[in-house]
Amino acid sequence: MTALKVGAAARLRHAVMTRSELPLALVGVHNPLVSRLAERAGFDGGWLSSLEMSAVHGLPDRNLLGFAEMLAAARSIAAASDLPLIVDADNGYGTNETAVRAVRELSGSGIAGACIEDSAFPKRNSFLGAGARDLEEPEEFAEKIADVAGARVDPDFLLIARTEALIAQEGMDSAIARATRYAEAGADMVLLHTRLKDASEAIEVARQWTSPTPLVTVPTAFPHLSLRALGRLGYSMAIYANQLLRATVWGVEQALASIRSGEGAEQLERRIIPMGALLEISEGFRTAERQP
Ligand code: SPV
Ligand code: MG
Repeated sequence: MTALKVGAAARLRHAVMTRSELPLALVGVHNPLVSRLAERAGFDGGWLSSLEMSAVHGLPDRNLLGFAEMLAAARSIAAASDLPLIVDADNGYGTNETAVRAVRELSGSGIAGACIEDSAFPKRNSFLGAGARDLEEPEEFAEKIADVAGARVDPDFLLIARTEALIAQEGMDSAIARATRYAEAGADMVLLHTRLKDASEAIEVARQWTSPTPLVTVPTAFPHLSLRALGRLGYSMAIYANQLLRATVWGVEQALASIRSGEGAEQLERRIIPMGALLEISEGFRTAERQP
C-alpha cells in the first residue's frame, strides 16, 4: 500500500508542474467513500480539511483535533482510492518538532502532501470571527517550513506553506513578504488565504506574485470565480475545501425532515440514490482492494 501511495505524491507533483491553463482542482474529502466519489468525478486530488474533520468528530476547528486522528483518517482515505491526498496539517500542531513529526509520518504513509499555516497555536478557523488573530513571526515560521521540508521521507511529498496574513488583516505587503519568505525556505507551493467575497484580495495576490513558486487558492468566499478564471489570474491549484461536507449536511437534514414528517421514507425514496447504486459503490470497494 505504501509503495503505491508514494506514487500519489509523484503524480500530484508532476500534475502541478505540467498543468495547462486550468488549475488543479482538489476537493475536501472527509471519508474514504467521498474520496472514491471525487476520484470518479475526475478531481485531481483530495483535501483532508481540518474544518471538515473537526466537524465530523463533533469538534470546533481550533487545534482540538489531534495529529493522530488526522493521520488515521488520512491513511484510510488515501488507501481507498488513487486520488492524491493533501492533508491540512494546521500549524503543524504546535512546535517545529510536532510539525516535523507530522510531515515525517504523513510523507511515509503514502500521503501526497501537506499544508502548514502560520497561525499561532491554537489556531482557529479562518472564517470564524473578524479581525486580528495571532500569527507566528515570519522568520520563526520560515524555520518551521525549512525543518519540515527537510523531514520528508518521500522527496515528492508536496509542501504547501499557507499564510493567514490577509485573514489577520496584516495587509497585502506583509502577506506577500511572508509567502515569499516561506517559498525561499522550501515550500513547493504557497497559499495566501483570503475570505473577501469580492475576490479583490485573491486577484491582487495573483497580480503581485512574481516568484516561480506556484500559487494555491481556497475560493470558498468567491465561488463566482470559475476554475478557468482562477487559472487566468495565475493560480495553479484550487481547493474546494468544505463544499462536500456542506452538501452532506444539507442532504442529511432533508432526509431527516422527510422521514420525521410522518410520511415514512416513501417520499424520500424518490429523491435519494437507489439501494442498488449504493451496493455497487460498496462492492466496488471490496473488489478494487489495493495491494502494493
Ligand atoms: C480547512 O478546510 O480546514 C481550511 C480552509 O483550512 S478554511 O476552512 O477556509 O480555513
Ligand atoms: Mg483548516
